[in-house]
Amino acid sequence: MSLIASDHFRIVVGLGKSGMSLVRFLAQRGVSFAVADTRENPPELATLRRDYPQVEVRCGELDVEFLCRADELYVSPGLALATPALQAAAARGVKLSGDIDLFARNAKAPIVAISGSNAKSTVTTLVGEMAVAAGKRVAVGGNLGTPALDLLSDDVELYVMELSSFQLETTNHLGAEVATVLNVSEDHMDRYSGLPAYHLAKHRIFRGAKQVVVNRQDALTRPLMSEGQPCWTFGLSAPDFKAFGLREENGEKYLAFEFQNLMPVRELKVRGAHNQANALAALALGHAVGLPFDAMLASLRNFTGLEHRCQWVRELDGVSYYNDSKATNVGAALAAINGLGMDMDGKLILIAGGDGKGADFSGLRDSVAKYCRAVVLMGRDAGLIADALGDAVPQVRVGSLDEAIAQSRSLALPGDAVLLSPACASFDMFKNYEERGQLFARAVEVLA
Ligand code: UMA
Ligand code: ADP
Repeated sequence: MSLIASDHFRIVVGLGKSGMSLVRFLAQRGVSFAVADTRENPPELATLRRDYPQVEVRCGELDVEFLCRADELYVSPGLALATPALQAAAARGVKLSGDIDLFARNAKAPIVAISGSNAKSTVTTLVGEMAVAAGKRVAVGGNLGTPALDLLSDDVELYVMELSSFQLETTNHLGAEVATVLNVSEDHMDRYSGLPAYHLAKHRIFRGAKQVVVNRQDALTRPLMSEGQPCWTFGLSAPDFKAFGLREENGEKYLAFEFQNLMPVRELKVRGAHNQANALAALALGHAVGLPFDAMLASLRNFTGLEHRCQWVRELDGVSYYNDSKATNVGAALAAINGLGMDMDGKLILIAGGDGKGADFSGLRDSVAKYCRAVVLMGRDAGLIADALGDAVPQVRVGSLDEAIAQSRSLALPGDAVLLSPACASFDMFKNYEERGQLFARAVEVLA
């Protein structure tokens, strides 16, 4: 039985991946619905017309009268709830919801729910791999790629979901078995009025959670909890009760749980303190849903990291090249600069810039001064980064990625590393961060 009333009328707003998954879900259950999208030619329009020709679709500017025909709107993550037409419909009593709400109402297996400004994809993938190693039938997705509703199946024993603040805006009740916000730093400031609004959206992940996982080193990740609600913590300090952390013994650093050392940090294939934090977060989440340590540790030992996240590309003339194109905000770039910087004898040549999404770049200054030899700036907001960095280190402005690589190469000395970690989205110059990362890696690979 589907937990959705069939006598009501719904409108799916947005016809991208999430919208199309909603269409399939509602059509399979015989619910009457229509579709709207602000774009004249949304990506899934042809598929909808082919597979569901009877469904009414309105493209272009949202029509409030049309939206008000629905009892409930399922709004895609790409559209802010603050959109005036959506607010006008809500003021007239139309309920606003999204695909994650519907997923949560229909999922029969426990949900591990993962949000945060950075490391969501890495930790979600890790927990998914840990569950596979533990022999669980696991479904992994959400913001990571496969829309939540496409994962629903009676066979699934565990859902591991990456959830963005955009998806959480429309999530009224999740009821996860365990939920976490891994870290909070400024992102998407072109969509939110400020950090408080962004933080509020992220913390909706804790609604109805049975257990929570908190980052001890980031107070903004701590939810309001009910008394007795199990809370596990992770952080780079030595762990205490119900805690995962690092412990040093006889010159060896270990991933540890409470007073038990689990494995030496040097057995991790991924580099940097941020990746040690990610491993600890994944252990805490897996432990909360009963995954055994031996399976979780085997997954950690095998994990080589995701593409475009601080990924080593090659070494040339004694200089290493790293692709961290997924660093689309200041927090992620800082993790790479500090993580690599503190681990090497040489210095970094940082390639940064792009669409800054309204961010304040001044947080980069101290780490850049400490670990970088120079910065090479490109893209729309290069000037904003240049102003924020001031005279911290020499700066070079370039017009293309190829020029950025050539300049970086000439600035680097043996023992240095060239790091593409833009602290910005890519849309001003590239299709997406993947394209930016691939072009970087390819250009670096062919350097003679
Ligand atoms: N859009 C319109 N008009 C509409 C609806 C959407 O202009 O009526 C625009 C949005 O502003 C956006 C684009 O279309 O620029 C895509 O929006 P969408 O809601 O149609 O996106 P989907 O194709 O459904 O993909 C979404 C997530 N995208 C966003 O949140 C923007 C995907 O995350 C996610 O993988 C997918 O659902 C499945 O769950 C991508 C992402 O960029 C990777 N996420 C952001 C991030 O990680 O920073 C949050
Ligand atoms: P998300 O899905 O939240 O964007 P990813 O795992 O894709 O997270 O990583 C995004 C960026 O954040 C990458 O540049 C990565 O190197 C960086 N990163 C990974 N772990 C952390 C962390 N714990 N803190 C800050 N940045 C991180």
